[in-house]
Amino acid sequence: MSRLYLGLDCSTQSLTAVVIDVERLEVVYRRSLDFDAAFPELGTSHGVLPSSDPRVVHAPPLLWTQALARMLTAVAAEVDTSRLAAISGAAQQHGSVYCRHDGSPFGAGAFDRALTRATSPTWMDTSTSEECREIEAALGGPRALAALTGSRAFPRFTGPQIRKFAREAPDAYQETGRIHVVSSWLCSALIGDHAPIDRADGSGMNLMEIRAGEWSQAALDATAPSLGGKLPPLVPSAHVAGVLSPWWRSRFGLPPARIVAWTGDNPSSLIGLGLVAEGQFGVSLGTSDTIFGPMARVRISEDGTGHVFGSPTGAWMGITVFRNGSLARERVRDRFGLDWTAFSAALQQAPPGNRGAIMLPWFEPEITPPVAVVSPRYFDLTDREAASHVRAVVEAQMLALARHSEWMGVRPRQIRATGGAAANPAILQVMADVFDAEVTQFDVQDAAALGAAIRAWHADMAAAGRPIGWSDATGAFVKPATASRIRPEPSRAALYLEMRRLHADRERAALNDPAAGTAW
Ligand code: XUL
Repeated sequence: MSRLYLGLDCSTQSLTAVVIDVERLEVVYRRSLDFDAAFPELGTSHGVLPSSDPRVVHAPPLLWTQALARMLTAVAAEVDTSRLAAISGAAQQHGSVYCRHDGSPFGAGAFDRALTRATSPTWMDTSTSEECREIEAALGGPRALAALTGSRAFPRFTGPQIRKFAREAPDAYQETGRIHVVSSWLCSALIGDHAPIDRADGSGMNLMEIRAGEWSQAALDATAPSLGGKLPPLVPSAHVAGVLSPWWRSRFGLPPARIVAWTGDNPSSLIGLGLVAEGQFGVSLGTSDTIFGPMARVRISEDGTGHVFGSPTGAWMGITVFRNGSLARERVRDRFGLDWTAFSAALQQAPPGNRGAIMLPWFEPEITPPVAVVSPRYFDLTDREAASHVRAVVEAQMLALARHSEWMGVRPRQIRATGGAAANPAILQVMADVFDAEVTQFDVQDAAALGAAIRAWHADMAAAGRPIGWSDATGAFVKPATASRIRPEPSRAALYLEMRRLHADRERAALNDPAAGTAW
């Protein structure tokens, strides 16, 4: 009888389930649940609660446990769960859930009784700049904090959020016996008791020593009083946290499947995209553009924009996030009244290198490099032709992705591209040329959920004494969208090396001089 593994991904707006059959080597089930539509009574919009302060972005933790129950009802009805061997999951990173020390409400399915705080700050919350500065100051500055925990302080990271809660609601903070991240909160719900935090998601908190994978006493002390006693233990991502609790089994008729520690959505996507060796990179071209890849040892982003997280393999991953992704591409497309076909045609009409023209597409405040105000820049881009502007925005994005991932110290050999714009071969050709690496399109919308299912299989086999390798586990399920690989054009390698230097010069000039390149 072939075994099944369930992977779940609790993202900002939805919960997705993927079931894999490891004998047939197939994904046999997929379902997604949209939070706003499924739970209108909880009052969320795009998965978060309305707020009078735009910097405060919270969600009710019961949204996630209710979604879990709704999803497992569907899985129990639609899948032969007698074959279900193990479950794991992934969740949005950084968000935190505040609970009592007593874990018995989890066992009784009374998740609301576990809480000491009704709402959870999410990764979109930007209200803790002051706490970030204080934590960095206490630990010797942003670089010192990055060297210790993998990232300088970011408002969405859990540590600064905990500090704010401890300051604003000291009584509720004192009453809190366990602080979970979203992944460990949902894992707790499944095992019926407080679950540990896996090291990959733990690295998004500004509280874990990135190399040792243990809580940093200095970071705990700099964040909030008595914090060490309130955090669950850290464990490897392959840790089996328990089995599905009796509450789920009796209520939904599910088997005592192993529950493998949950992790963050980015680490899980690393597995769901099959990125398990240095030199493999994932580039996601979505609302934001993101580049990430495995790292065999820790290297810290000198300019403080990148993060080092743990990888579920036990190694690490680097990640750099750009805010001006699809939004910037759409801005240029709309400016010239193009559709995507015409956009691709225009891209191919301008020569590679665009005659040295550079755009810095900061149509929204940018994360990498940090740019606080809307300020697109144009250098030597004097015409108003669609071709040169389309090439300029795409080349700028690829050059930024390439340059701002150099800190990972790994030369990309192979890039797996996902997200809406990865369907466009003309864009992927520019990516291949700029990186001087082969690019393959991976149409994996559910990379985090698939990664969770693969992790459940991998950990279950290890627990059974029959371990499988990461490349075998991912290779069985992660397949390119098309047979075509896009190869770099060798004659363009030198040109784009020069363009990297030019892009760096222009970026420096723009950051130092608010007037540089502003004419359009
Ligand atoms: C990563 C981050 C987001 C969330 C989204 O640092 O904040 O990617 O994990 O779910």
